[in-house]
Amino acid sequence: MKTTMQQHTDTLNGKSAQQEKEFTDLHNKEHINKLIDSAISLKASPFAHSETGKHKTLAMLFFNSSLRTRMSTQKAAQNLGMNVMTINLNQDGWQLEFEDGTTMNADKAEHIKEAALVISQYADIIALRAFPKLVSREDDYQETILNAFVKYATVPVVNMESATAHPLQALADAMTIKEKQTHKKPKVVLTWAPHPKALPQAVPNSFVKMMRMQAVDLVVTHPEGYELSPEIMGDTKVIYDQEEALKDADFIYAKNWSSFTEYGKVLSQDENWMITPEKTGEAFFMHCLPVRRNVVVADAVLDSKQSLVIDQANNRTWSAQAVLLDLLHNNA
Ligand code: SN0
Repeated sequence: MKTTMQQHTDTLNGKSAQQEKEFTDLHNKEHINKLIDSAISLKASPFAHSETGKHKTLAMLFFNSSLRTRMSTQKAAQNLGMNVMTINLNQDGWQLEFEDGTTMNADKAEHIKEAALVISQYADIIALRAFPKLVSREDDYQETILNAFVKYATVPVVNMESATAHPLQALADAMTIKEKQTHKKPKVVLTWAPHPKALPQAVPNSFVKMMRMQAVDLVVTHPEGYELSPEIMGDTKVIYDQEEALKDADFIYAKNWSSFTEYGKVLSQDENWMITPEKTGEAFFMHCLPVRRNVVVADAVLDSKQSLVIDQANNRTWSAQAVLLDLLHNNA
């Protein structure tokens, strides 16, 4: 909770101060690597900072379903001594208007301007999940909901998976790789996998961004038409032949995403892209979960010792805790 005076100072500090205090995406390699190290040490001593969040409140706002994100972020906050309030905004809140200057005479009952300011009085940190609609690429990549909260809230905002990014997942993924790697520069392959539904690009976007900040040999493989944003990919190697891409991989990260170029479309459901034991060989298998068994990946891989999916989910707690601790130290 902030006083009017503090809010005034924040406003005077302008956008740069605002950007520093959020955790909305992976911006700064040095900062991100500090968060990964902090997460690893919090895993070893979960209650080392159990007083830091005392009398502070985390408000978790969900526009979409969640299991790991909701439970691990709540646990992370509680390990820091914080109180937690959660609301499923689509079911329990008023329908929010995000556009400026509209006449609100239809279904939207409350404007983001009031909602964000009101929640900022109840909470010291706001965490938010808002998936893309997968209809218009321009709309989704504008991150309307996340940015509106950043703009109008007077407390730090944490991204719990937005339209185009899932940085908390990427932190846990990088931490998991760091824990399990057996040599200095592991080969990490992100492979597209089939799925019956159109899914966001948030997880692969953040995974690629994160891996480009790490000392790994990154290869991405997918059918033609599934190219990710050129801005996110940069000079990342793409090999369209999955078998060739997976050769000598240390870590195989499988994920479905819908097309970025033919935005939101399912262009292929080719089951030959499913991950099987023949493909994984000695490599570790990773996925953010939830995963469709025998569509994305075969039972035999998920049930093997090479699967890291449960470790990744565990590490969600420590990476969320590192982010919350950092925000508590710096801002709240
Ligand atoms: C989400 C996604 O971004 O792909 C969340 C992953 C952490 N996944 C899904 O929506 C899966 C839904 C399904 O029906 O399998």
